[in-house]
Amino acid sequence: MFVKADPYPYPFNGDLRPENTALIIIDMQTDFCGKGGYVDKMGYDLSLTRAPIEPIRQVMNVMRSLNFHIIHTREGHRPDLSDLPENKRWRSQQIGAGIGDLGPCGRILVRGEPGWEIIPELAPLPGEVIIDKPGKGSFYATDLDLILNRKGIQNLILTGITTDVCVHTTMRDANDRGYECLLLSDCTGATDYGNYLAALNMIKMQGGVFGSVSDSIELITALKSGL
Ligand code: C5J
Repeated sequence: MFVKADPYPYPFNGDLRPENTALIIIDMQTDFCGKGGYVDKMGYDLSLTRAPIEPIRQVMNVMRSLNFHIIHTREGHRPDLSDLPENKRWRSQQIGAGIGDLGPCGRILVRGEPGWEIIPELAPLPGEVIIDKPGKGSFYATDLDLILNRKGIQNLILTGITTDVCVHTTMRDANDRGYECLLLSDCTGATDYGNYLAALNMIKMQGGVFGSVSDSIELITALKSGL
């Protein structure tokens, strides 16, 4: 099965099955797309990071019904901040959203706080893998690679926020590790629309240097026609 995508039909080898394919939903937390969270405190337009919620929900529901692997990630730090690099804390304080500081949704980007939770619309089901990560990439200081290997997953369908930061870092790292990646353009968003567009372009250059790009409609159409 192939999904219509740019710059090449995905996956490169046509081997797309529930057993070898995971949907990754990156950092759909209140801190990144909810009122009073980290991105809101930094002063960005929340409509940009909220736009992917409904398309992701639709893809997630279809892929759940077809028994694909569903993996969620959450960016956050330990309550004692022992895993928070000093420069990351300093940088966030400079723009008025200090990681670890108290905000309207609890301590910003701290594990267990209300702002750190995945939004209810995209809440994980019991049994779905959740990766807690201290950095931008989903592989750094996590067991994601081990879990993908153990489950025999080769194809990663990436969604979530933000396109130019955590999604891109994860996609680049996944591509280096040999995973075949697809980003769904309407299932991701950035705090800056120009960066969102640039991030999509960067994937497509050099014949798909980090993978291919499609959208929720094309993926759902391909999955339903492959039944
Ligand atoms: C950021 C993310 N932007 N999920 N995290 O710090 O993209």
